[in-house]
Amino acid sequence: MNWENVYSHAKQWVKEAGERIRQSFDQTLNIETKTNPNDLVTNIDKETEQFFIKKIKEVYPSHKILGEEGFGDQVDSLEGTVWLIDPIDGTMNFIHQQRNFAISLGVYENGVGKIGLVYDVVHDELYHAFRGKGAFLNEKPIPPLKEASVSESIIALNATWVMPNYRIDHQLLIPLVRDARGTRSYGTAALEIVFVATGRVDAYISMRLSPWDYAGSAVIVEELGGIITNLRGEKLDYLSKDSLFVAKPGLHQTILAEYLKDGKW
Ligand code: 2AM
Ligand code: CA
Repeated sequence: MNWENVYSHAKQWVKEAGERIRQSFDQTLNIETKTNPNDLVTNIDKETEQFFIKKIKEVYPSHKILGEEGFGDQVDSLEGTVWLIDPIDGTMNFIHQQRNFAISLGVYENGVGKIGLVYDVVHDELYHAFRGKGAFLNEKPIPPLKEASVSESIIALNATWVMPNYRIDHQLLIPLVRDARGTRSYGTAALEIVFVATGRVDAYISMRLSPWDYAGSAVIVEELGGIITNLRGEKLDYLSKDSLFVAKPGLHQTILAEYLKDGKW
């Protein structure tokens, strides 16, 4: 397979999809809820996913597609070439703010991430990487990540996890929040992971994400030396929901060893 063609098609289609989303801002959104009242989907999420599926199937009929909104294939294994797509990551932001959301797209070959794209539609900023060939923000190469200490770090995480919640013991993350220089919460996993890639934040923690939330950004942050695992420090399997912990090199080991080791994540 000609991976350069796949890369250029992926970039072209993401830009086209972004343009369609920008044009949709004047329309009235059709908003529905999914697993809970705060888990949202709109007609634009669905139309964007269908746009990608049509394009991919036309040019690469043998490729499999795992899309958040379920219009792709039933994907039970990562054998062959698989596209993992989140048409809008940060749908709540898309609805409430018309910003702080992204299209996320990863192309994997036998479970290995080859191409990662995260498109910040409103800022027209495309983060992209091809494994082994560097990572870029639009045309500009992103420099490799440097190590950082906890006391000089900004950690991205949701406030939910440091107040009583049904998923984890909220006391566990308080020492990390206390010792870090600051915390941030952007409400879009794909952008929060590329913010680690660009050094705008130093680490990002989430309790439960799906493969399409991180498949694209994982390729980008790993290309720059960032480490992405679940909160137990294990590799992600890119097929099931899991917790997620991504950080600069060094910082990842330190936080795992000193702050996360006692948690039942
Ligand atoms: P989404 O916008 O594609 O649903 C919000 O903190 C981040 O978590 C977003 O990246 C959001 O992706 C993701 N997320 C994953 N599962 C979610 C859920 N059940 N409800 C809301 N956000 C979810
Ligand atoms: Ca989504």
